[in-house]
Amino acid sequence: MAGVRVGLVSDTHGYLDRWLWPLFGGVERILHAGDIGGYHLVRELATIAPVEAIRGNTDGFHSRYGELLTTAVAGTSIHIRHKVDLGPAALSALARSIGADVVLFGHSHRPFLEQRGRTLFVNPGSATKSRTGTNTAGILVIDEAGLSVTIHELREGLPVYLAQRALEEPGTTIARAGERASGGQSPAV
Ligand SMILES: [Mn+2]
Repeated sequence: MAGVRVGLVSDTHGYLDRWLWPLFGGVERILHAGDIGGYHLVRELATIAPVEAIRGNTDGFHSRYGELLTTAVAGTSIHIRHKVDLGPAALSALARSIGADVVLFGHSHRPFLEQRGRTLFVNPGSATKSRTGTNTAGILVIDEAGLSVTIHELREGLPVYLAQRALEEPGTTIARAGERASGGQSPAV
């Protein structure tokens, strides 16, 4: 089974990298963790798949989106917020208080992928204004084996993955900002 694929993106700040299209091909939904930079970007992304989004700190007081959103895809609960305190105690506390399978966030413009308890924290990085030198976005795959997330460079020759995490290997951080994972396999695009 190929599984259900979900596109993860954040901090687009008014510009959609064209390599989001091949990366997000075949996704069931796209989730945006804020600092969108204009509703027209959501309309463009919605030509790929239905979009759910929140507002970031630069999206303005009158944004149509809330600051927090909890949704579900294929039985997987996903909580979306723009900012997450990455201190170890704060991450664990947030994992306990939210209880979601996945917490999707952004704001730092740096990819982050870490398991805390039953919650997988994912920052796909910025698709437009990376602070690591590489614009990135993520793919969540939900299948009978569980969840896996890959974070991809947005560039010709997709998919090049930066980080991969599967729930079968709890308790370790696979990759932090700017660090490349080794091994694993990239999902079909
Ligand atoms: Mn931002």
